[in-house]
Amino acid sequence: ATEVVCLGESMVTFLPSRPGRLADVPAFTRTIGGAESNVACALAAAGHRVKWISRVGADGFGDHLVEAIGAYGVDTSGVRRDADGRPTGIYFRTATDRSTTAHEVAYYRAGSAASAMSPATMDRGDLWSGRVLHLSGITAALSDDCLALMRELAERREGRPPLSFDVNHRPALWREGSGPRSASRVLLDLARGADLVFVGDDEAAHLWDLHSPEAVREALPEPAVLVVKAGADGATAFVRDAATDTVTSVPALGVDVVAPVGAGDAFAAGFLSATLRGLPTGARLRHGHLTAAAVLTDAGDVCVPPARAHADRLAALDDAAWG
Ligand code: KDG
Repeated sequence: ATEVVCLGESMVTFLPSRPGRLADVPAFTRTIGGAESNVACALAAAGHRVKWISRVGADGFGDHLVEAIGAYGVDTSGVRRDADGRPTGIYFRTATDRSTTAHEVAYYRAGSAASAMSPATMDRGDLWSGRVLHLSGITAALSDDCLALMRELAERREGRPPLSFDVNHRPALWREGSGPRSASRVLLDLARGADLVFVGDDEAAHLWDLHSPEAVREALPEPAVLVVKAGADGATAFVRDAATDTVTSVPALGVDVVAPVGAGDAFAAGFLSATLRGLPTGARLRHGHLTAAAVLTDAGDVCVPPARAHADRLAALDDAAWG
């Protein structure tokens, strides 16, 4: 049976041949990206049964996504081809050099096949067929139909499998402003409907003006598990058990970052994997950091994490090794 279902848009991703401004990059290498399929790939590579649900164009890039994501061991049978000529989304990004982690992103995804995902066309049985459904805030920004689908999936309903939600604020996809359709409002509402939430402290500060993990927990008491990530500093998990919250913080591994993109997805995959295996909170956070470290030290958005037995040995190192 499927353990995790991941829903979201994936894109053929073009990585630059060298750092610098997008305008100056002479060549790009084709690979894959997409927050939710990044999670799916890392989970599948870690030995879990995972299904990725999405739409791609009836084009060569759609073939590439399905084949490359399938090659990680992800079940792609829930991916639909667009019959109306909508293309597969693509995106280009710059690489950072050691002086900065800032990077430019150029999306070509407006009107993509995935942006046509809607409540009218998605198979609910398929979406809820796993032990967990994993979503991210990116999908809410793709189109009105995608937003409607996200809102429906994040409704609290008796008996629904747990919903995992990564806030994943992508400013380039949102028209900023206030009101019910603002990123702040939409992403907070979606997070409130989830059972497990991942959010970066930078996102919480920018979206909600919240400046500590405790402040985020106060604003977001609904999810049984809330993970606030502080980048290179580590992450804090609030886990509610029989009405009491336990708070666990684990520092991140100090790695030489090659490219930060995808680290959050990898963290979510490591945390989810350890959760599915019934490991305690501290170990969940460590597996999140270990999986993130693998992606941070790789140029792409997704990579194969350390094998399970290897990750378990690293996660079991004593506190001194974990800083
Ligand atoms: O988290 C990494 C993703 O942002 C990247 O793989 C591309 O899905 C993507 C997006 O929408 O930016």
